[in-house]
Amino acid sequence: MKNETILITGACGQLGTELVTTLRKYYKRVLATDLKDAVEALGDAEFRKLDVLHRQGLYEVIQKEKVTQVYHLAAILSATGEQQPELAWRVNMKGLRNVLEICSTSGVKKVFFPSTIAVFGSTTPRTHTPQHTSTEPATIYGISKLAGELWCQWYFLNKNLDVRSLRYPGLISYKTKAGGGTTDYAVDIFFAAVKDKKYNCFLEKDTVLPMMYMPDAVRGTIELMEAPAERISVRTAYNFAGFSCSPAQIAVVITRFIPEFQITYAPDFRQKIADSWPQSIDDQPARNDWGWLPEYDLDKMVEDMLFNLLKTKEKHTVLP
Ligand code: VAH
Repeated sequence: MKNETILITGACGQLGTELVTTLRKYYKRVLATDLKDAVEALGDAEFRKLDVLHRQGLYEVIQKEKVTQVYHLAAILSATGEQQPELAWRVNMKGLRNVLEICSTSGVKKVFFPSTIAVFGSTTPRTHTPQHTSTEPATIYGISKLAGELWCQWYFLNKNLDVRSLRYPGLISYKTKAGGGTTDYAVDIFFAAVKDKKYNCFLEKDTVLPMMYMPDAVRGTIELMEAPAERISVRTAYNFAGFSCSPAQIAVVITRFIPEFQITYAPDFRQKIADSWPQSIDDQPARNDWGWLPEYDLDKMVEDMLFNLLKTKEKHTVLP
């Protein structure tokens, strides 16, 4: 057990709950924080409510608890960000700047910042998108995350803060539902398939997007944070890839396990967001610098998702 204290903001989210659980296996103290009340998925993890926009409160926790690493996950995602742009900009920018400034003056050793493929836009090559290319995001979420990447690089170059970041694709998991994202369909489809054997998808059937299964995302994040500093050559955010798929392709694999599953399509405002994003990502720099390699492809992800959701369903249906 590493004798360190890790603070996680946004710990009640889809990624946060799973990072808390995994980091607790390796670190003596993991302090989960969120604006919301603790969620069941956090189990018996140490938790306290914390608003990343309240600089003094954030400073006091980091100082008093002698925090050594911060995983700053608190953010407003793409879909919600387009509906509430002012809130998205405030949370995603002021929250990050509070974390960076406090960590740079409080002796925090390392900071993790989640970026996203949403930093790319319609001028970016859509397939095998390279690490360094045109980045003209079409969403407030993407704009704020691109600015965030550059703030992280500034703090590394000017304040010697060891900030590391990944451009996450859509994340798929069964333990905590996603919220406010454009890729959320890739989570919702599984819950709907198990519960109702049908799903009405808010994206077109052939909308190919980069995706990743949560076990890969959590492992890759910790591998990045554990890598020797001298191996890190990208101080904005690494391209980070699992596999790419469309709603129709996920549906075909689900139907192998649930033959009666039916999918329909009713694209909404999120289609325009998805159409501005790449279809596949070149993450060779992450593979070269710190040995990144995904373990889950589409088929293996679907099998694991359904196995765990059906297991949970059986457990709950047999209970009195
Ligand atoms: C979203 N799940 O949909 C996030 C993610 C690449 C997409 O950043 O907004």
